[in-house]
Amino acid sequence: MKIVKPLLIASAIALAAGQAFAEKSKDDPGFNKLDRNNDGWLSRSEAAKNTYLRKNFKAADKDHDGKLSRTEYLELMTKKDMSALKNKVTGEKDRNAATGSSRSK
Ligand SMILES: [Ca+2]
Ligand SMILES: [Ca+2]
Repeated sequence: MKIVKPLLIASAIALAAGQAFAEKSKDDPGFNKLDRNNDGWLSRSEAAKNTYLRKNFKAADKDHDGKLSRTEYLELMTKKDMSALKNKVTGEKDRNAATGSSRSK
């Protein structure tokens, strides 16, 4: 019955991915919407419309020019999606919450 587990994981990932994409469209207005003056860059004040971008602006601004290119933006949002996905699949949050009891194993 070894085949059962990978199948379960695969479907869990597919499910979580679906959820992550659904949430993405809700939380994230997208680069074009954020770029209000349509110059192809997100300034700090434009990025501030997205809470996650505001918090991670410095980390996302890889070349430190004080604005985010589309690539920098996409890299950050992909990272966000992947970590959200990982949390869902591995139950990261649940495990953190139950850290105290994990010692009894
Ligand atoms: Ca702009
Ligand atoms: Ca930049």
